[in-house]
Amino acid sequence: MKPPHLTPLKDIADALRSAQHIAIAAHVRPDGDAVGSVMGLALSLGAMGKTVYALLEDGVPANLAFLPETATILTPPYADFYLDVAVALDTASHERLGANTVAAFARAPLLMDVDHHPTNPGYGHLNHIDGAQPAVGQIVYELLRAGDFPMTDAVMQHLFTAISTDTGSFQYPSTTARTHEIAAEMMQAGLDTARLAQLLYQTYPARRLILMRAMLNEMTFLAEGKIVSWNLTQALMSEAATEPGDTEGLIDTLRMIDSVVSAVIFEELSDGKIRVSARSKDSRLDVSAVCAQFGGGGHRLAAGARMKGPIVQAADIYLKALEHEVRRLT
Ligand SMILES: [Mn+2]
Repeated sequence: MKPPHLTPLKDIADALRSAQHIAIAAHVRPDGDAVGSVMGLALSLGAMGKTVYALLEDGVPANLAFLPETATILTPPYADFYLDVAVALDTASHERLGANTVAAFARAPLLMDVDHHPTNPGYGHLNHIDGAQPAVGQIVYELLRAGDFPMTDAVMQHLFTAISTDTGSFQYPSTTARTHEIAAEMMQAGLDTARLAQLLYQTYPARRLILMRAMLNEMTFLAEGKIVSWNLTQALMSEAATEPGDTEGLIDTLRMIDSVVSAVIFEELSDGKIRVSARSKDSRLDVSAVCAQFGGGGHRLAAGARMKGPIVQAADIYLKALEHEVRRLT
């Protein structure tokens, strides 16, 4: 029998409390929710005197390096540390942790899988998969409250970043009343949210806007403007000297367009594979189902997949499948 997908957070907190050596990791190509959840939990457990290892297969993206203690995050090759518990956060499938992280996690006799991707099969011994939560940062906040774990300013900076970035600044429909309450609780506890918002959203390097300029020049429309897409090539990324994190959120600019129901960015990876990021603005359009046709997944309104190159061909195949779904809406 499969373990339950919604182990109470109190039980997860109890298991963490009785552990001493704990590794915490999130998915490859980490975003704000990945970094913020991992470091929020890691710094709280560290404040309790635990030995904590925060692992990120691809390291910290440049745009999030301002956050507290991100220099302590470990990247491969990992040392041969001893573990009681390994915690996977925001990672829809075990392999998405990255090969080195999966190998390091195998040393722990207990694996926890805490996530909000509904496609997560629950690959841990203890699983808490709650697709109704807008960010894993919100789940970690509730976990820390459930265990009465330390909620320091540094912990809150990370959890606020996780929640703010995964909700599109409290705008996506996944945002709940509780999300706002948590932000209010953090402000009441003294967190400077305006400073964080400025560092997250108003401190872009020029190269990011160079990418955005290219995107606005090159975006193409399909299905009477209901679909917008853009191909982000390796050539452009090297021309703009792109760093990891620069492309995060670019898709939100595409989805702002009034006629658009679905926005898609195809990104050429260094190994020649094509990374698909898709968004839906209509709850009837499930982009995770479209991505699942190509071995991907995610959330109903935000999903992704990896396809075989070349980029123009992958875009063509994906957009045909998407257009088919969009045309069924009317
Ligand atoms: Mn997330």
